[in-house]
Amino acid sequence: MAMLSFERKYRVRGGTLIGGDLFDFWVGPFYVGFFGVTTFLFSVLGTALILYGAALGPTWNVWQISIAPPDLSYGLGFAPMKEGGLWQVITICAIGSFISWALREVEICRKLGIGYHVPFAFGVAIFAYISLVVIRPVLLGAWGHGFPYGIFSHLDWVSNVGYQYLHFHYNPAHMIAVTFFFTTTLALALHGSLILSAANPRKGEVVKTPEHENTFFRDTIGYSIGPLGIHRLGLFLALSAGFWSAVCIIISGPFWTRGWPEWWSWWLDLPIWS
Ligand code: UQ2
Repeated sequence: MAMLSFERKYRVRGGTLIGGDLFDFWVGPFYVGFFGVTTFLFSVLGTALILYGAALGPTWNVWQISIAPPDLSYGLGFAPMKEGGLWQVITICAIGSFISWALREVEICRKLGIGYHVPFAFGVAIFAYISLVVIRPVLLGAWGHGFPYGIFSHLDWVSNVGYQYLHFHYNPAHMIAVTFFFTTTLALALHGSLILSAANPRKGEVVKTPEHENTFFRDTIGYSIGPLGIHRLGLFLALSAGFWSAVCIIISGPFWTRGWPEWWSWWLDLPIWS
């Protein structure tokens, strides 16, 4: 089916979660929907507030612009605009637009009759962001525990919070997250190279089949996970990386306040040594 006739077949009314037919239309190639409108409003307001925050100074150097959360003394209350309130409203806009975008993806999945895998996957990324700027600050009792919105300033935040626990690489959930990040790159490298090796032959040669792909791995390691399986594995690995990243920062502070190297003393304290 040619792309244009496919799109004509599927660009029909229905599948919306809210608003019925009200925003059930396209603008050029883009589906709008109720959540397209809310994404647009949140992101325009959020971006305008970031520009306003930058205009308050002290610099227009893009690397150094930073919009900081309120001082810890404001706790979980609202702060004046120029003292972190801006950060709070920008955070609301960011969460509003991310969730709107995910729900717009859900509506498009429903129209197409496909699974919700993409919005679910995006949901894990949203969860990782929300754990940094909402879940952990709420558990610690102050919005000031959120990270500042700036390129270098957020790097400084990561470094400082890491050293607060002496050596963040001893955080067991961080270890699991890092392992998933690396395994994700291994899986994508294997998959990308395997697909190109079979599906993109040199001039004059024919495209090879999935049997070739299976056989390559059976010959090298005695096992092939299969063309569907590799995508299930890839999604699992990538989502696990995001999930354990969220876990490793949420437990730092709310559930463990000392250095992470010290956490491992449970090993030395095992009764089997005595
Ligand atoms: C595979 C397969 C693919 C693939 C890849 C494999 C035909 C096109 C990459 C091989 C993957 C394996 C054996 C799993 C590796 C495990 C980890 C944890 C990285 O068999 O089927 O489909 O792309």
